[in-house]
Amino acid sequence: MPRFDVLARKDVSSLNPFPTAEANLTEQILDPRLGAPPGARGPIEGRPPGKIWAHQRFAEHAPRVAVEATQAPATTNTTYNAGVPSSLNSGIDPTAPLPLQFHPQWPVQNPESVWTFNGTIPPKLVLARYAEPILFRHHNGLPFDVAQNGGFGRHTISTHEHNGHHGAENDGFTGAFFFPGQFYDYHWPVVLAGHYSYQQDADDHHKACTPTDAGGVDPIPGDWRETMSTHWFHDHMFSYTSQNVYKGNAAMMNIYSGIDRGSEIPDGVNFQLPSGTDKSWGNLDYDVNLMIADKAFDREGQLVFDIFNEDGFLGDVRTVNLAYKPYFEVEKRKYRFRILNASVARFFKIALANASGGAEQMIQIANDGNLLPQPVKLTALDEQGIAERYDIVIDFSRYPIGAKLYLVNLCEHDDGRGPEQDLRLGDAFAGRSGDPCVGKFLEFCVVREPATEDKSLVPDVLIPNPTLPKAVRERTFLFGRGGINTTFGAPSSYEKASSDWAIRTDGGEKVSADWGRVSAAPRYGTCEVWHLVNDGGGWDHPIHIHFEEGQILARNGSASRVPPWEKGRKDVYRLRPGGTVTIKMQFRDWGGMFMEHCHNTTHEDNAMLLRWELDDSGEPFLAPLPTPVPTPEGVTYPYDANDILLNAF
Ligand SMILES: [Cu+2]
Repeated sequence: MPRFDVLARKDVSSLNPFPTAEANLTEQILDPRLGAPPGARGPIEGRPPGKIWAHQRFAEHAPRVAVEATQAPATTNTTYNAGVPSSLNSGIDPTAPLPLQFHPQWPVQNPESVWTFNGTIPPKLVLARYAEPILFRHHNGLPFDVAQNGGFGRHTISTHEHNGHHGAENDGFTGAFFFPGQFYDYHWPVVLAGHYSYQQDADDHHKACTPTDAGGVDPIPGDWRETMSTHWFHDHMFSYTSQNVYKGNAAMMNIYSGIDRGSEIPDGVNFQLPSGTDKSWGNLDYDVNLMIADKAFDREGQLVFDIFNEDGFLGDVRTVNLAYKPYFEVEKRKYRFRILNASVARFFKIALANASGGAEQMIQIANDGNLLPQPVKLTALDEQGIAERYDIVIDFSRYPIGAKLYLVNLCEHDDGRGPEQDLRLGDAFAGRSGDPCVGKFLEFCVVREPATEDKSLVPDVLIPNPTLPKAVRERTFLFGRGGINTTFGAPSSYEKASSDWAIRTDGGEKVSADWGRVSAAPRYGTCEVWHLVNDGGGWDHPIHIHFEEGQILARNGSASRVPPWEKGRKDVYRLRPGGTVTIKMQFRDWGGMFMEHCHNTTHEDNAMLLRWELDDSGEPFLAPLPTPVPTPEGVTYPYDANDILLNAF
């Protein structure tokens, strides 16, 4: 199994042009294949123009690290950096060119079949730490001709840093997409929630911190109970997210803090989770990102997608880090795995098995990248919805050298509705399922003793939940079938007159997505309770709310139905068939237009998405904000204030 490919952290001065607070409107001649008239010009940056879309508090959080990547057609990787020696990467030689293949014996993918960050595999990883603002410059290197896509995928993109606590201009808003030949500067300040409002006490002050290169920590503002760890970033193009993410627009970001440092060095603050000891932070030796996703291939072995499926696209090939049937060599010690479900519509339920198919123990330490109040010991994780991240620890010191262990998927799908059933481990291990994605999908081989003693820990107490103030308001969002497109034909609206999927907000209509409509506008600085309701029909919907994390107060009205691994903070909420999830959130630090949607991206693309907005923080804010509509010649704001489709209050 190839480990992630770590993107270089560069000096901000290496960026040309130098990043600017407002979008860089320097013009270039447009490629005629974009459909613009001959000689037409458009801005080099696709970010919407003006103060409204300027990076909020840019000077205060001036970027200290630059990361640059180009979304590009499949090509050979000649610069693979796993961030660890080959001995910790199953012997993979990083200097050998790596063609874009899902398996060494499978065909090399055509440029139009797969579009990834830099056009290469393995998937990319960004190493971030608190209080070190990142400028992520994303270049769009996809074909100018929209039809040159191998049958699926859209050449316009918008990059969402999933679970990012950043201003909306950097959130990858679905209507703030950019074109081939342009870049978009995303400014990720990487601050704790409560940065501008939370009053720290002595204990907080001790734990709200970020690692220094010298081995110590620096204190930072905000609530340390909001510390986040495992993020991912991916495309959020309106109506095309499923195709683009499936085609390769998915990467991960590990955020390091004083408490979750990616180092096993003891100092009384660091949790010492499995990672390594060489560097003061960000060791990847024993801290491994796993991106699991189902894929499908045509007869020539090229990646395919069914753009006509509106229920939920399923593949029949399970991959880890975009590799089929991988194995991973491990030492006799503890490892952390950061598991991301990057599928379109498939849920996984992961168990750990020994070579005889017997259940073995894992410890879940985080959910959606947030360390849990207490770790949970399990032999099988819960069903993992699309976009959910489960961090686990496996202790391989319990097994002899030569032992083999397996991650096994127990969750069987018949279609994209949601899980059909969860198999018993024995049946799944033996492959007794009509679903080819059930069964063993990753083999661990225990190959040697660790070179140095394993000093890593899994503390009994990790991160307690932040205390949230009293909610000032409740809202109810109903997720179901059959949307009316009340704005059919508007440039920001879903393309059909009705939709398979829709959301009803409070007492309104069940409407199709329109990124010009504001469906909720909570007040900056307040706290609200939101009820996420499944309209039924046997469907499951993993609902993602951008920007702020929530605490689950109840499932189906009952606090006791919230399992231990959901007692921390979350950003994706599986509704389960017929289910309701009640959450509490607080809106702080940044403002602008954000989204809420089903992360079964087939549902999302077929209109199960809404915009909500925080209007009275930062500068300068209008209510509601003007809706951007991108074109190659520049982003326009075609609605005047009276036209804006406001139905929130
Ligand atoms: Cu859904």
